[in-house]
Amino acid sequence: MANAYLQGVEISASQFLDIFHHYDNDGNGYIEGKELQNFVKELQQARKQAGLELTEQMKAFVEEYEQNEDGKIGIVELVQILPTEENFLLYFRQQLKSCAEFMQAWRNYDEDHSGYIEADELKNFLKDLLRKAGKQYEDKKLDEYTHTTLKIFDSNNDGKLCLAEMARLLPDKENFLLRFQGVKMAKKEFNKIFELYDQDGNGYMDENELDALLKDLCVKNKKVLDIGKISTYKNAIMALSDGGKLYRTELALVLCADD
Ligand SMILES: [Ca+2]
Ligand SMILES: [Ca+2]
Ligand SMILES: [Ca+2]
Ligand SMILES: [Ca+2]
Repeated sequence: MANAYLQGVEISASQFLDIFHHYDNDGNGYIEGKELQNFVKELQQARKQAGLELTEQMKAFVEEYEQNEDGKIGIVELVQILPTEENFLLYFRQQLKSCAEFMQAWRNYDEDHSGYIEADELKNFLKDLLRKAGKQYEDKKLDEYTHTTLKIFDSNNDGKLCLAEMARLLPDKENFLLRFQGVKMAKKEFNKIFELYDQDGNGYMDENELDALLKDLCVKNKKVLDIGKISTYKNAIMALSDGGKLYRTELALVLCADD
């Protein structure tokens, strides 16, 4: 079914989603390796069967693939390749260019500070994105976009988005949150660390306290974190803060494992 969708002149959002899931066989959020090989092959076949040329985007992608077969694509890259009818996902990419912008947006739209973006908050987010992109939309469409976005990114199917799930919107090189997945700690350890590095004990971390913590984390986790990127990490994490006050709940989003 999914490969038949590739024949479409225009692919709907739900078909797009089926395509992504079909080729991301192991469900890790990327089409890579053998998966990517299948995708490229079947894309070319499908266009041929439908009597369609590859689009410019597809050609560019296939060329790049032929030069570097180790590539991988995430969902936002796939939106850029396929003629998706409603490529509203691109609006996220346009508005959220850096991890700091992403964190800032996260802070704004998680209105109830639950640490998750629930459906109603996501809807507000999309509404603003569409407005900024100058797009007209009907309320019904907005519901559909919300539903689709939730389906795309809600990997653990709990009906809401956590920071790491939504961070898949970011380009890979900006997405240091994925790296922090590798240093996440249990709640107990996290609390201990928070108290240790909140040196003046005022209940929040300021930039200097966070800096000290990040340095130690980088030294301890050389394989996943890059000590040369501390200021990038810090700027992005501080974007979650309340005017320079980084409270436990917000830091927990980055460092604390759910259970
Ligand atoms: Ca995969
Ligand atoms: Ca929320
Ligand atoms: Ca979720
Ligand atoms: Ca402090």
